[in-house]
Amino acid sequence: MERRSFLTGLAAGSAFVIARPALVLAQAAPAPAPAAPPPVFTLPKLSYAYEALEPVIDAQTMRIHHSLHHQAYVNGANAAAGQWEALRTTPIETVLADLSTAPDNARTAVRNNVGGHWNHSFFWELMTPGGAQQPGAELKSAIDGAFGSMLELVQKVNQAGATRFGSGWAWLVVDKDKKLAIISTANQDTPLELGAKAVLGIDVWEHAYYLKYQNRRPEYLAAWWKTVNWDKANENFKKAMS
Ligand code: MN3
Repeated sequence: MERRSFLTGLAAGSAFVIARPALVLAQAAPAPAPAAPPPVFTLPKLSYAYEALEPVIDAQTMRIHHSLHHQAYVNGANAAAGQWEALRTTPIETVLADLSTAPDNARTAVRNNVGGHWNHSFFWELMTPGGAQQPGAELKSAIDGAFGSMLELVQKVNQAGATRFGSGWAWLVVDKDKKLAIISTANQDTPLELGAKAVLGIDVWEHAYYLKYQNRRPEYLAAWWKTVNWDKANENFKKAMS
């Protein structure tokens, strides 16, 4: 190769190398699209691993329930916030306490998805591996006063869950008159719209138990009490009574 053509080739090559970043910059030049507003609702992280509640609730059920079902409610709630701007700023418990404030075209989505998000966020915190085995003194004495004994409480909550037709929740609540009561709600309805405050709640949708218990909902309910986080229930009770 003659020296002259080598230099020519080098120059051409260099020019090409230099030209490329300029081309990349030119492509990046258009202003980015305005950022979407941050989501109003986000999936809460669990304070324990998916397998931590074994053998009562299996890891696969927990993974699907949290990362897919709860995430779907979060996505639906964010979509509803696109239809109803007030969802961005109104506290979630205020929204759920009076769904009549939601516009007609968003109310069902809010009930199902914001309700589902609230119910599940509550439920995850109410379970723990190796929690206290009994409620605190204050809650225990209120339970004894209202239902006779812990055994009666468990039986009545389980009964409420077992007889909820289709999908829903069984609850121990503090009602409007500051009395303990056992209720169940359909679908993702919350105790908030009844003016009640939840102490305990159990998800009785099939997605909560079917992989392990299939159609044996009462067996799931009976086992569930081994995972209950009584410390959280005590805290819920104190807040509800204050
Ligand atoms: Mn569920």
